[in-house]
Amino acid sequence: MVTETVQPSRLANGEADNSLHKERSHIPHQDSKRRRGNSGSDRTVTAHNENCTCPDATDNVDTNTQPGVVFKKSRVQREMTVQDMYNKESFDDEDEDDSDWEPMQKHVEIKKWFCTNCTMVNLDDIDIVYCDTCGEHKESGILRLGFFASPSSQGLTEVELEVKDRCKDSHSGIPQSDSCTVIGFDERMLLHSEVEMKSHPHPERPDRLRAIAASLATAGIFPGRCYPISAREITRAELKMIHSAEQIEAVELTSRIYASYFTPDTYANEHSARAARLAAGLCADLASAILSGRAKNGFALVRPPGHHAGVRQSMGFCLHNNAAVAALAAQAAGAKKVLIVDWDVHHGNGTQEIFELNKSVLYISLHRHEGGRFYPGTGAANEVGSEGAEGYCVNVPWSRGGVGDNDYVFAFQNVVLPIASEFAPDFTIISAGFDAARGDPLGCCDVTPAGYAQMTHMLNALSGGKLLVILEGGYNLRSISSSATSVIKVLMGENPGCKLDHCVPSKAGLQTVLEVLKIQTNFWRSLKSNYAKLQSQWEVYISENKRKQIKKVRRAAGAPLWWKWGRKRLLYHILNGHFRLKSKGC
Ligand code: Q9C
Ligand code: ZN
Repeated sequence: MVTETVQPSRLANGEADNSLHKERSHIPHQDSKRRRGNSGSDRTVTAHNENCTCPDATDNVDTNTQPGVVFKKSRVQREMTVQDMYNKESFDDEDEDDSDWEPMQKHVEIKKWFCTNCTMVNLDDIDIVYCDTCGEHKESGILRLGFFASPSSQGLTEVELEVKDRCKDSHSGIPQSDSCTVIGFDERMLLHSEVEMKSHPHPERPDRLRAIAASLATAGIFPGRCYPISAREITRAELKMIHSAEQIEAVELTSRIYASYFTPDTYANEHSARAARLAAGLCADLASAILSGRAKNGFALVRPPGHHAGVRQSMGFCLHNNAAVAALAAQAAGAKKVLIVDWDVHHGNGTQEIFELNKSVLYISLHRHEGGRFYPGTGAANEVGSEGAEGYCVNVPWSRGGVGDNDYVFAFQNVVLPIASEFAPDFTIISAGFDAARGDPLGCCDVTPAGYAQMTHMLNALSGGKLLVILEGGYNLRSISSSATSVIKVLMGENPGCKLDHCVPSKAGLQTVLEVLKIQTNFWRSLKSNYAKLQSQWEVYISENKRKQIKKVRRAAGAPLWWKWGRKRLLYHILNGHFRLKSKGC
């Protein structure tokens, strides 16, 4: 039917020179080397490879593998955020002159290991058994036990064994699927992996699913209290409703090539296309199972992720748009209005593009934006949908990293829930990346499992609990495992735990929420009263701050020097006396 030949430029998403679909069959398969038992993947690296064509420098750092550089790296690591390390293209040599490197030193071999939990590099020294970045043991037990494994030990501790037994015992028997949370998983999605030998493991790796699955198994949730659904590959006809023929063909084509790239950070191997079709197929079937009442709700434990995949392009680790496929499957099963809430730390540009003109699918995304400087750069508050669908796209663009539970729950209370309630969806999908989680190396935000549980709980009140959660990003295995587990517990009917009822947002968070409200009040009447209320709060906040600042300036300028010094000395004396008393045992 489609006879058009695929142009590299189409595949490359405007980055044609980055050599798409490179034939790499001459490279020996590295997989056996990469995993030894459950340890972090050991790799031997030959010093400085001038010909390194690492196409993934943007996300996968550490292209410079000189011994001295590695040492230097572990020294500076403490001062850099993990995000910085990921973003750094190569280690800059401002103070490291490598002109004196002799050719003979090119054969010096240095060993390093990459942390199973967070993928960061560590020196292979017998004394270094804990990851310098996240503290995980080199022989992490996380792939066997999930986050129940102690981060600091390699084997099964007694406590862990006890946990495993207790969890397994408490819930046995086959659950009834209609009253049950259904989980979509298939091991063939583990075969999608980056085959090319890189200087750094790709963050979107098979172990992500392994770790979450191990956590669910250890907790007796799955297998156990949740029901599985059999996997099927999505059909071409279903994909055609979302993607262009060229996009579908480009993905299909990768199954005949050893290693290919859509963008420098979006890889494929021979198994990727099938993995992507299984992921989308699982999402579609979960959606219709939930909508028809055969399942209470569901969690799609899938990869590759989907929300960056648009009509015509695969990008941002995503091949097919799973959430979009699920939304259309829900509509095919009878849902009129579908809500997609996307809490992945990145903006879901693909999902936004697919539904931009569609009033029957409301897309709400919360993401780091930083004025367009954070990947993928889209998702400003003024992107609201178009051609009559204005207001059916809602973007909450955080202006900085470090955003935590309070800001997220605050945005849910003041933006997401009012709009979602007014929209009144028949079906709700969460594009659930866990890369805004505390500890994530790419997101560098601070959402905890309790925060994710709370957000799930809040969305559960919509569409009669017809809720499908789809995994998107999330790259710290411990963070994604504990977060996914607490989300699934809420799906199973457990209480979200600690209440974040009257949460106080950060100043920047409040500012973002106000910016969104200002724009979206044009489309959603339910926002009006709240917007006025928050605006006056903001004004009080601002004037209070100003008063405080003026006082501070006056104090600093007006007080004589002897008074300022005197105050410090007084404080010193008081503290000194206090500690002396304390140490005397009083
Ligand atoms: N400087 C998901 O979380 N990073 N995708 C590119 C360019 C891409 C993340 C960095 C991050 C994609 C599903
Ligand atoms: Zn993401």
